[in-house]
Amino acid sequence: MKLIIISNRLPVKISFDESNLMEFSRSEGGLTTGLDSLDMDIEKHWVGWPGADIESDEDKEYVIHHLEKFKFHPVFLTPDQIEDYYEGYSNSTIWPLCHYFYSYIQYENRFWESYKHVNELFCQAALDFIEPGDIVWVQDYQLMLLPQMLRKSTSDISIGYFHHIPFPSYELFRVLPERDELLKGLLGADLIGFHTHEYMRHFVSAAERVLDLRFKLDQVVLNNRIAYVDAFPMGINYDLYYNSIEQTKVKEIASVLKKNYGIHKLILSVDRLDYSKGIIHRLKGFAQFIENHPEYKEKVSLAMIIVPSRDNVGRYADLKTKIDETIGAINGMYSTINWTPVYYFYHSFPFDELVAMYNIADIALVTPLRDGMNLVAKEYLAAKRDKPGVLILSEMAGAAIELTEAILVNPNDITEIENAILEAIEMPEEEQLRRLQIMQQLISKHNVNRWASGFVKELKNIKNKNAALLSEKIDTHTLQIIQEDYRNSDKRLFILDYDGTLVGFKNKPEDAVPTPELLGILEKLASSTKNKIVISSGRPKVFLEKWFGNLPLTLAAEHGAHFKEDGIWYENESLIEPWDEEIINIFQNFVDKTPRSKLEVKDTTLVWHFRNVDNWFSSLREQQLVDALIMPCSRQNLQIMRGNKIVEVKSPHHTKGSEAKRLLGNNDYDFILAIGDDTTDEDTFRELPCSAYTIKIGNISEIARYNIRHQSGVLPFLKQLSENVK
Ligand code: GDG
Repeated sequence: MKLIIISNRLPVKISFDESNLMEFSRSEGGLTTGLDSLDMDIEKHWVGWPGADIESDEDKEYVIHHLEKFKFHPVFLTPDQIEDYYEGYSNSTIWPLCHYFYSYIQYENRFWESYKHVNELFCQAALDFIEPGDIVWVQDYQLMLLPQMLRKSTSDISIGYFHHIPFPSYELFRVLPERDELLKGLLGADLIGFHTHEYMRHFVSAAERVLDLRFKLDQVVLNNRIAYVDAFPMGINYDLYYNSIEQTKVKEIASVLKKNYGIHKLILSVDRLDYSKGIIHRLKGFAQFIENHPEYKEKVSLAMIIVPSRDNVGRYADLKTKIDETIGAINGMYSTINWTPVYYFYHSFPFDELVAMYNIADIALVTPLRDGMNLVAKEYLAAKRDKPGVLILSEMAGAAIELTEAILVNPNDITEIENAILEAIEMPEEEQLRRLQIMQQLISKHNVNRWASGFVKELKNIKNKNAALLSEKIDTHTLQIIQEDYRNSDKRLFILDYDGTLVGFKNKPEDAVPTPELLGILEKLASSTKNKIVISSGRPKVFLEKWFGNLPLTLAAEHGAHFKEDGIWYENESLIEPWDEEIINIFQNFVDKTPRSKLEVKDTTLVWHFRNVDNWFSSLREQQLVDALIMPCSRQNLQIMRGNKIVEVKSPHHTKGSEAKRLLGNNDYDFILAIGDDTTDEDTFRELPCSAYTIKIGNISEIARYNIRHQSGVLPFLKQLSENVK
């Protein structure tokens, strides 16, 4: 078994020595550290773009060869692909969308085409060495189609996906022309992870509405497996930041920095150049603070580190100009011969300098307009070690959910930023330390190792859960076994559900008429004296009698409340009609306030159908209806059941399970076959002996032994059996 990480970039730096020869070194990001520390005896591989434009085949071979020692597998991309897939669809379409920058979203067909193509390239690169049993963990928004591509191309692997940026609300996500493809792409994974439960909730709602899926909180049944969604807030390598400051070299840097900048209170901000980071708002907040609190002039400075990023994308170049201008204006306006309000660094800092900077800063000002998590906030807290310091943090960063002892601000509100700076400057040291320690305790425990191992562990659990669930698909081999068993048996029982099994669902129940083909198959099966053929349905007896009254079948209506044996109908259950007025009124009220839903009144069952109602809305109404029914139904000793897009109220005395029990009676059948698509059919399956062939249509079932994926596969299957009839 191998663990294969797939991300846009490989954690590698390619540089050139004096003779222009390539040199390779691993670059240590949070993810690499987290994975390296995985407490698992597992071989780790990494697939990704090596970060350099490698043109000739000879150079590519050279790179492949040199990366082998790290178990890195490069995907080579052309400059055009980088422009359209990376800078284009990833960073000019998905990135602004996920960060709520609606008007920044660019739609270009070539971006999308390239995105698909590059996801395919990553898929191919991984397939070259993926083997059954492997665990694949796909990282981030550049590869949202990959989970599904991998699932289609190979079986018996576990696929995880982690989304490092926010997932927007459905109302925003729906604007994307490729929304279906992206969601389907992600749902190819067994486990989809987000930093917070908010993003997870947005994803679930988008998938339910766009793909018409129904989640049970964190999980959704997809054909032959369950896909799970969960929140895994990413942590940092806490010990690294906490301990680095004790190293002599870092201490020296810190003392130099302290001399240069520490004469004033120092506020620090560190970001990649990005409009989502709220840099302009932050600068305005700081300027307003100076303006409104002249007593702090010459006493507080802001050190702003901005790491160049994506400067080939137009928006980023514009932002850079705006930042330069704003800082210029602030410094121009407020600087004195003794004081520079804003120190501005537009380049990356070596790690040691960054940690030293974190350590000496009195305040970290982290105010993104949107941020998936924000690791800078956590790194600052760790690097403070035991020195006081205050974190001002945006409510819009994922980190705000965990870091509740920070001063939380709305980053759009300049005055809130101003007030937070004042509060931070004036916060007593004791209070600073109290808050710091609470947050340090949390982030030291929830570190990046725990994040990575938590995700992989969960992925493994899901694999086991899904394996336990998997009913066997009926293929030619199983069909042969069933047929042979059939031939060798003398007393056979068939229990067949009707809607969703023998016929597909129709908008109007009266339209789901049996086809001549179905009637022919049933007639043929029933023609053998060895066979007892039962249609076990929730339908009222009028329908079953109208459609099957002329065939020699056993019919069970309304889950067995009435049944027909040898041509005679029996009442298993005394009629409940007329229905209690209070209950009927509750149902009627829900029909009135839920367009497209309807009530079916049967002799022993009341059914509220909501197949045609919007998913989210019907979940709401379903829950409200069940809540409203609980008291009156318990007074009347009636049972409330949730089915496939229905809510039923019925007598608790009969179910398809009790009907199956009645059918089995004292008979010693040597061949039993039951087919159904609903949870009510699982009641049938449960009552049957282990030797019975229980077949679930559609989604997987914990109880059925076999599975037929689509209703359309049922008649061909029964037809093949009926051809054996003796
Ligand atoms: C994305 C999501 C999510 C920054 N400047 C320097 C430097 N850095 C390092 C920091 C930190 C990293 O870069 C930035 O991480 P963030 O989390 O703050 O932000 P993004 O780059 O936007 O990351 C984000 C993250 O993915 C993880 O899931 O938290 O929300 O947008 O580690 O230390 N490192 C050095 N010099 C610098 O000047 N050495």
